[in-house]
Amino acid sequence: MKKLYSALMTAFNEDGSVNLDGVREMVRYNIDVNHIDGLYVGGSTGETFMLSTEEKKSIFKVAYEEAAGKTHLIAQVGSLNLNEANEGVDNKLIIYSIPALTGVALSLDQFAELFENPKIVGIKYTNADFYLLERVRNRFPDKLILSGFDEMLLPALALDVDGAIGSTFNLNAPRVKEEIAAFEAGDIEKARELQTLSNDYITDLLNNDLYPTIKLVFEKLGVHAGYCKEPMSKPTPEMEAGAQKIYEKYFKE
Ligand code: MN9
Repeated sequence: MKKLYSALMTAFNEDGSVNLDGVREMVRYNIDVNHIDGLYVGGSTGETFMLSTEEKKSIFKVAYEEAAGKTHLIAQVGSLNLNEANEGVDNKLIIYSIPALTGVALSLDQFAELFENPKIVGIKYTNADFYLLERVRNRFPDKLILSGFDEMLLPALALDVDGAIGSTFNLNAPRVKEEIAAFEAGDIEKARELQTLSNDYITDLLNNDLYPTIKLVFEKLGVHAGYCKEPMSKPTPEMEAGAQKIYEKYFKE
């Protein structure tokens, strides 16, 4: 079965400090309600590139305490500060390829060069280039490839990724797991219908401001996801109203 990972969000207080209790609640929700296969901690969705080393470590610690043994964990340690990213550990590594944010699209040969390091076991592939994805899959059948654009999961599944990591799964994991099960059972029509439903939801989220809206919907579900950190937006009345609509349309029992 292909694996589903939520990109863990970070709960912030209004003043921008990290709210570790809120982080804990989101970990719990992913385990208890989403039955998620794993959590990707410290990615862009966690607003991590705006955090201090100590704040990052405190989030890894909370995720580990709350989730270890219950769900798989990936720590995103990439940083603009190479000294910080250079971790002296013996863990396995996956490459994070996200050309939309970095401006760098790794080529097939660059992936090959990185894979010469035996510690590097896979890629988080957040790229809409399906030609390249097929070439990478074909050339590295034993490497782990986790797809990163939630709205393009179905074509990525068709190219035999091993799973997916995404922000929108924090709320939508049950539907996505159903889609993966339908795909694996060969029911492509059902998988496509579920992807369409997910994409309606993702489009609504993106039009309402992605991360603050996921947090607002979390709050409606009783999970204290808190605020985003500035310069991310604080909720406006319009955003609140949009989040209420998304909650009612997709999540209210
Ligand atoms: O990597 C996420 N990427 C970013 C995963 O947030 C930059 C995705 O889950 C997207 O948020 C999602 C919406 O575009 O696909």
